[in-house]
Amino acid sequence: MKNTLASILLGSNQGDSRAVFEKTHEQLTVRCGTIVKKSALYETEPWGFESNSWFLNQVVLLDSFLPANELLNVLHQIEADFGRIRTTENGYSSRIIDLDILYFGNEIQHNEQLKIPHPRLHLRKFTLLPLCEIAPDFVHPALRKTNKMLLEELADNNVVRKLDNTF
Ligand code: PH2
Ligand code: MG
Ligand code: MG
Repeated sequence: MKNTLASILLGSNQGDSRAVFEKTHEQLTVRCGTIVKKSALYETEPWGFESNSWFLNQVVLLDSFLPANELLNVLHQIEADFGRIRTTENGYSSRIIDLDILYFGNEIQHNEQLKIPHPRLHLRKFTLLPLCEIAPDFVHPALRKTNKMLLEELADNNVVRKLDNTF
């Protein structure tokens, strides 16, 4: 099997988010492939729900030796290892770690388990800003626009602040 470049969004608004991100990088490296690029860390206002805890978000580019469905399983295992409990209720809630596949090469999949590209990536500044930092010219395989174009068209007024002390 050949490797695939995947972009993954890390999000956390509970616990020691930085430490959890660092451990997530380690786990991704051991279980999924090589991290070839990392965006800065971004402090972001909760999108789509009310919470006093802002998020830390980051996008990493992973050279994955796993196919998309297996990568998703491992991401869910890593989330569970950090004690994240998935509820079946609708709507968003605070979390220790959320790992979302944004792109997986140029794959397009729309089944119950897996939706790639991530169906809401083009609607969210907390996703597009870090994504544009590391892959501005990548073309969304379904919308056929670069990340940079998607960011320019975006109407999302939520606050997204880039932090300079990134690891
Ligand atoms: N994730 C969500 C819902 N809202 N808001 C921010 N700022 N960052 C996130 O990662 C995030 C969110 C669902 O996964
Ligand atoms: Mg998410
Ligand atoms: Mg998720």
